Amino acid sequence: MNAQEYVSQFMADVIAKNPNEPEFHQAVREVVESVAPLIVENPQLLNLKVMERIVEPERVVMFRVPWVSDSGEVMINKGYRIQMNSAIGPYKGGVRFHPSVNLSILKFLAFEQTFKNSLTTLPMGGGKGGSDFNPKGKSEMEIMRFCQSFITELYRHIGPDTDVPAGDIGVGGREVAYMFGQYKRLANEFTGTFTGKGRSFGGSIMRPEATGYGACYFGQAMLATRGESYKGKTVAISGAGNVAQFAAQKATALGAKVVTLSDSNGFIYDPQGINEEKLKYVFMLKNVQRGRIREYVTKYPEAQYFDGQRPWIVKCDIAMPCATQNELNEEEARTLIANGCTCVVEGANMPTTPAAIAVFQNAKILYSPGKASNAGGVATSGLEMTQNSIRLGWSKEEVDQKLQSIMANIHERCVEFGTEDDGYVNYVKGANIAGFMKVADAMVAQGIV
Ligand code: NDP
Ligand code: 2IT
Repeated sequence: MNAQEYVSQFMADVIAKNPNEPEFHQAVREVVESVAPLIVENPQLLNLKVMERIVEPERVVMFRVPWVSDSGEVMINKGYRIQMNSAIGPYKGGVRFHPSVNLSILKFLAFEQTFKNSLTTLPMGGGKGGSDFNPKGKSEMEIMRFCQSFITELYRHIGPDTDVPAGDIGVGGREVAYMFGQYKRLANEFTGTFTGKGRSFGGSIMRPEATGYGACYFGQAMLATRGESYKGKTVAISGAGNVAQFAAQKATALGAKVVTLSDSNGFIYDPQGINEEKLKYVFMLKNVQRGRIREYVTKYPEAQYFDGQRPWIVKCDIAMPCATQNELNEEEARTLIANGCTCVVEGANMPTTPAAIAVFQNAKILYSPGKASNAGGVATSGLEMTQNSIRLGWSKEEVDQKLQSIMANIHERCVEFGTEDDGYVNYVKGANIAGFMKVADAMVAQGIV
């Protein structure tokens, strides 16, 4: 069987066994396409059905999350935790609260997480969880009651050596703190079962910054392969949440001009650049007032708001999608290239559609998949787990230095396994192969489990 036949047969099986899960199929196909040449030449991987086992979650927990609104109405949401793979460590990955959350989205995220966590070199398996709960417009007390109810069921399935959740879309420091509080109460233990905790109760310094900063460190390493850097570059960023905010801050600190931010309603374009002072306002608007990005133009009238549009129509050198999956399509990829963009660094998970990835790769521009460039978040979660285990806290300098060396190492691994005959670095291939090899090795060693 050649690699192409393996991919076709494998995907037909995955689709038949997991119907109506398009995001999961998309994520699996990308990895299988990268690793198939390796698998068909390695009878052990083939016969032990390593990839067939990787796509089957070790466990999926689905549960009811009942809660009571401020007006006294009984509300019911769906809760999930996908415990995807524990070959190299306890399940590890974020929790997403968004109305779009379903099994397909969480399985794609848990699948991606398995390879991402492997790339960090830290001992973390893959997991992801969440709910179709919509945090928008909910009161502080509603958020707290929801988080508590979510954990009242989930607490029995997680633990510091079993499964360690963290944040993702709709889940930040506030939600992690409420979940941790309820977990601690039910489990009667103070352990590092969550990461992204507050600094006063075991959270790592730099964890909030880590995903966005890490993405910029990765972008710097990619640009350095062509003798370039962020300095003097124009950067378009999507999203206005945790990842987007800190990507904007680091890109600015590295000497770039960030001209866009967005949310699901539209984007803002500030041709003068969203500098440190303007970013401070964005932090307050999004994290304290929990407002919408369009309010930026009231405060800074030199900027423009584009309702219902995404930032990829703006002229930029570097694009950093930091909002959500499939937020950058083929047409937008062509527009970016036509406008001179030469580097795309994913802060979000799977933000670029497969057709758009092909456009970037065919044009031979720098393009990194999220599982490589956004791994700084979970890597720093891994550092938080270590600090919790040794009951010590490291300084900002120590954590930042470790984060930088982890991102540099992931970049090196991508170059090692992704460099093609003409010298072009296929970061998708590199990240998938490097991430897969460690997980596969551990699975082979541990037998048929
Ligand atoms: P936040 O909830 O802090 O921010 C999400 C941002 O993306 C918001 O601006 C939100 O806008 C926008 N967004 C969400 N869903 C959509 C949608 N369907 N269409 C358009 N815009 C949308 O989340 P994070 O910043 O933490 O996460 C962003 C991305 O980064 C996700 O893909 C996540 O999986 C990934 N990621 C996060 C990590 C972390 O440490 N937090 C680590 C690695 C990856 P709106 O307010 O309108 O919903
Ligand atoms: O997608 C991701 O890597 C995250 N949301 C962070 C996971 C974590 O455990 O820190």
